[in-house]
Amino acid sequence: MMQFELSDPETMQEPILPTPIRAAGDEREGGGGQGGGGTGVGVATKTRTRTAKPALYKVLMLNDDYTPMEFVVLCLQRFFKMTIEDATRVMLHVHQRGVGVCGIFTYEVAETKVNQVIDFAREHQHPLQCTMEKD
Ligand code: TYC
Repeated sequence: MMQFELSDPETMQEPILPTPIRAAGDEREGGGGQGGGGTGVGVATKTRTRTAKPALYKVLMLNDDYTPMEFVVLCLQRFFKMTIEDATRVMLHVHQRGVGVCGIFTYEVAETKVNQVIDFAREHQHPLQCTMEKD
């Protein structure tokens, strides 16, 4: 009996029971199978591939003593599409607590946003740092 490994999220596949196909007018009950009398009866198999949910990553903004508050708010608006109200709230949270979540994304999106923030800050000579961690 074939065993199907369902635990690997990359290759997760669910076997679906073979569905016998009969030609129109064929009333026979399988019986002979492949080795039988050459009935022309076929067996169709279907495999449904399930797409695993991607791993998610939090993008974190870190506090420092030098980056202007307005610049952090601008980053949150520009790269995380926050309203000025949400951006101000997150910036103040980071200012007071040391770290805060900007958003949760797939790996490549999170990595891109981290790099955008760091590059933009460096262009403006601010030490603002951003990082990511698995959710
Ligand atoms: N602590 C900074 C200041 O007082 C403001 C700041 C907030 C900096 C959030 C970074 O991620 C940050 N100017």
